[in-house]
Amino acid sequence: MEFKSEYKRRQDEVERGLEDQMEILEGKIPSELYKSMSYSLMAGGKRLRPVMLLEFSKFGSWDYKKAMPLACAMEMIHTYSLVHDDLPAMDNDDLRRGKPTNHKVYGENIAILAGDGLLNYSYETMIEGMASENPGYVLALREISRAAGVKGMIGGQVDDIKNEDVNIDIKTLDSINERKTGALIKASVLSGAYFSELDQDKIKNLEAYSDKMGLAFQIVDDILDVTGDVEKTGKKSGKDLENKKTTYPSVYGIEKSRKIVDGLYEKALINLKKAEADTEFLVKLTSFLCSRDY
Ligand code: GRG
Repeated sequence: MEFKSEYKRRQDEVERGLEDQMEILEGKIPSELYKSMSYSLMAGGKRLRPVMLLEFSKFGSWDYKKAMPLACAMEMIHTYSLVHDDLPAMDNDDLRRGKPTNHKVYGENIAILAGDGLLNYSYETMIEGMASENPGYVLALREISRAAGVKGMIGGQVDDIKNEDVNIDIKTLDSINERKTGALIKASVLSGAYFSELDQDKIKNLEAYSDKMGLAFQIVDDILDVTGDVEKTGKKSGKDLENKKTTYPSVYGIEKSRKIVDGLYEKALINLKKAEADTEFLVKLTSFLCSRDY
């Protein structure tokens, strides 16, 4: 299997799903708002979370395409978080996905509202597209709302802001990473698993799998920030050298951080296998997540 083309095929499927969702809004909301929402949503991210969600939705007897509203919602939530994270009041970034950030193009007021719009529209999309014949759909919806909420990504972001410029221990750092970045990754896996109506034992293993993947993904992101791989991050080169945030690379250095990622990868694969979800694509996707290399 050629991973790159298999990934691209799934990415294109998500792209079409997102286009369909945006088309529903065209001409029905203020055009500046529509443009600003589309600008960030259709800016060509990796679509990792929806691709994962759909992939884990393929294990049950339900048509995985019915999980598309959940997948689109996941990407809308992720995109809103990036739009708000880039604002001057937060990370104050000029570039995202290799393009000027939303507020640089549309102004802060519209960027805030476009982020709010994407978040709200994600819930509309999930509820409008509810596959109510599948009891797993609503469990998936609950998983996504918890992950995006105050106990998940939002709480993690608050602690991340509060811990800026102070030294924190690894336990605190893990707790921040787990919520800020890990929660959406985990929800992508688990909501797919719920949609597939997998049994408790498999869900437990996929929880363990996604915990490791969430952390590995964040560590890789922090490594790329230091090594300044603009192509993979879409950010300014060496950005994190400018601030004093505690990260795995800042505590352990690059080499040890890479080894930690390798360890997480090995353990995650065991959980994936135990959940009987170790398809060729998912094994390769796990490796991609840990390296961002095709
Ligand atoms: C504003 C509530 C709120 C939360 C923001 C996601 C987030 C929380 C902050 C972003 C900080 C950051 C860069 C975290 C590293 C991991 C991460 C989310 C990377 C970006 O995700 P990718 O690589 O991006 O999947 P693409 O562009 O491919 O979608």
